[in-house]
Amino acid sequence: MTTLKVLALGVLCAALSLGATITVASTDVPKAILDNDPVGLTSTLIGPALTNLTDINLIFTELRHTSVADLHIALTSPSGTSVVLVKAFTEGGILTGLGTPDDFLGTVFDDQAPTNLLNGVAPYTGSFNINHASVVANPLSTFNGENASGTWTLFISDLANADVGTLKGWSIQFTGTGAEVPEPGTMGLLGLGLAGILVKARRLRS
Ligand SMILES: [Ca+2]
Ligand SMILES: [Ca+2]
Repeated sequence: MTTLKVLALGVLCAALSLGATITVASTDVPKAILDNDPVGLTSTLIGPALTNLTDINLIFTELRHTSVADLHIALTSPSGTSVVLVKAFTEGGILTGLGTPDDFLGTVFDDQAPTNLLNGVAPYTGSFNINHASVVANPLSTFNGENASGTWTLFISDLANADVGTLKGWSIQFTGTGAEVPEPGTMGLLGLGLAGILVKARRLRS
């Protein structure tokens, strides 16, 4: 394939924006997770310009806590949809009965992961689904179809005595479409431009 053809293909793919996966990290951390404090903490990040989400995964790059079973975790989208992802053991949540497992390190909450968090081992490095009777099924898929653009708010509270920790790093992996889809008129112009490039490529080759 000639360089010009590769270039033309690149232009076309960018124009169509067939879908993109973009990971955004929060920058307002670290934040202390206070002991047995239902007020909890919020941390935010700004979602990318994807107008139609098809999947999100929540990533705890580093959450240090001497009992992650104490944690109640919820996520709110820019359009105000709020979903409880994990309930604390004191609420009968997913890690109830597991004692005091330490930390989420490189922990990805992913509805499509084959392993349930309940079957993970601290510090839960890897991808886990968080399906449990205490929350809705496939909780992260609740956000599908929404616009990613704007402020996403993570809420964490500690709902049991003794163990405490710190949220040090988290991010969201957004997958969706609609970021760069141009107006029909623009598409026509891009098509003409592409045709021009291909004609030029043929001339150069012959
Ligand atoms: Ca997923
Ligand atoms: Ca605690």
